[in-house]
Amino acid sequence: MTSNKKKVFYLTTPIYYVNSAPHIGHAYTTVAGDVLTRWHRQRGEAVWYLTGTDEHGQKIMRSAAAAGVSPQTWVDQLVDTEWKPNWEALNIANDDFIRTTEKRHTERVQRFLQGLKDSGHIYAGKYEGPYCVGCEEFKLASDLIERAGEKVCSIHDKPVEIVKESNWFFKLSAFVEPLLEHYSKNPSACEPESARNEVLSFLKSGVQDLSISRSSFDWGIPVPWDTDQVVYVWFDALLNYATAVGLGDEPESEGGRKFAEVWPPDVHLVGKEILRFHAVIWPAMLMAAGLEAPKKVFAHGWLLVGGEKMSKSKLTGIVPSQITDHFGVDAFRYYFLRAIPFGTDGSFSWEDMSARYTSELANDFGNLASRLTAMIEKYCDGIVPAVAHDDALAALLESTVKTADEAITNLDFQGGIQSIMEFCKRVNGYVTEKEPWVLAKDPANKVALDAVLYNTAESLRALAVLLHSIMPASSQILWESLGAQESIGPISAQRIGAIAEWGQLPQGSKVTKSASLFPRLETSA
Ligand code: ME8
Repeated sequence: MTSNKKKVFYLTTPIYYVNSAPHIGHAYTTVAGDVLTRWHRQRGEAVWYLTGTDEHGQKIMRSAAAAGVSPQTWVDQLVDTEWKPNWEALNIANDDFIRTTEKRHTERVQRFLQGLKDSGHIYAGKYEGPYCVGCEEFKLASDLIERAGEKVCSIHDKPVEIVKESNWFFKLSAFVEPLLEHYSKNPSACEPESARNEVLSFLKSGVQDLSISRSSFDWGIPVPWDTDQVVYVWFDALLNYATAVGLGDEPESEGGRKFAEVWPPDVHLVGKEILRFHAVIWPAMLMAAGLEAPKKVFAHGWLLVGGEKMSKSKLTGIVPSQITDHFGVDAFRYYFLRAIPFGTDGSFSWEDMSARYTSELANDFGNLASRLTAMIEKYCDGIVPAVAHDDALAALLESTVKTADEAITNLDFQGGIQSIMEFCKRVNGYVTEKEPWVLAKDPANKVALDAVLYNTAESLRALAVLLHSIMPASSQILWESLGAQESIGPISAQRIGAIAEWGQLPQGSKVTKSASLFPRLETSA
């Protein structure tokens, strides 16, 4: 199927398990998705950004039981008090939030499954083997490590359970060849390269058919033709990317039109531990149903604590508010994408975050904004002087926008942010070299002084737009303090492709000195 109608940039995060509150690992993916989708919106593209929660399966059932409440009560409570409020607090502009206990999901999952059964992709079988409830995954011997005579999951460090059940199976093995062909034709369908190589070697190692139902518990979506079984939680969860946008609905219905508009997804952002689900099982499910596979699955690295993956089960999760209470939301959004190459593991450290906050955000960016607005107030009565032009700054801005756009649309957030912050440094250097405070001492220098102030203000106009996807609140404050809200219009309406056109901040814009964008930290954390 081709999709010449598709015109929307469609991006998803994993839907997270609601066995507890989000930690900064979940926030890392969700912020990355938010930055990328905001960037694409700012390029003038139509965008659909989906996140949500994975609410079925044994892991959730057990955490609800431990809390002494029903699974539905448990997930409702966590979604309302933790997941949605956390994303709101981090300024995540998702277009939809799917929960796998919603009717729109469960009904479409059942219809999809029935379709696969009817077309001969599902058969009855018996499963016997190790299962990790932490991963909700049927494990291969090679996934396990031996500890004190026990087989443990290498991700959760917990003993696996042996499952022996009569289940329904999906003929996953039939899709090995089509998947190998898919990745050889579309190498960008799985990134970074290390992730693609892992998927290719997994595919070549001999893939088994997959048990897609469970019969020993009931917290899940009933298999439509065998209601003693519930759909395997991963089969249920992966489908969220399609059920949320109208999977299987009539073409002329609202759901059908949405699906035609967004399918296939442009990017599924995932952590590297769930790569195989997304780059093997999921596209095979779609192929079986005659639907297009996602254009890209991008597996990013882990945030580590003490050299290990930060996780809920190991109680090493840092919750976002521990960081945002001290550094603010925008610094949080900035830091992880700036400090860690996307696709690589990285350790979080308070020291590194404090150092970058102070040098890059408070000194380079925040100070530039407050120096400039203070000088325009002092030397120009708060009014932007006549439009001037600096060849070197204008040329650097042009190449910065190009580099940043290329990097960010290729998910190299670090490279994109670095180029923007280098421009910011250069503007600081420009101010230092031109010494407007010296020029201001002699009225004969008025034209030169005005030009320096204009060029700096215009550079900040560009920086506000460049940083808007990453730090929406601070860039909005800067935008308003430059008077640009009044004289140009909303910052969200500024297009990436037009940032480098020099001279957009009009003469006469009313500048006001705002509160410091990144105040000095009181004490180190
Ligand atoms: O796997 N570093 O949900 P989950 C970086 N429900 N990212 C991290 C991280 C860390 N230390 N810890 C978590 C599930 N993440 C399934 C997904 S999708 C159809 C179903 C992020 O709650 C990262 O995106 O365990 C990872 O893949 C995801 O949270 C796992 O969240």
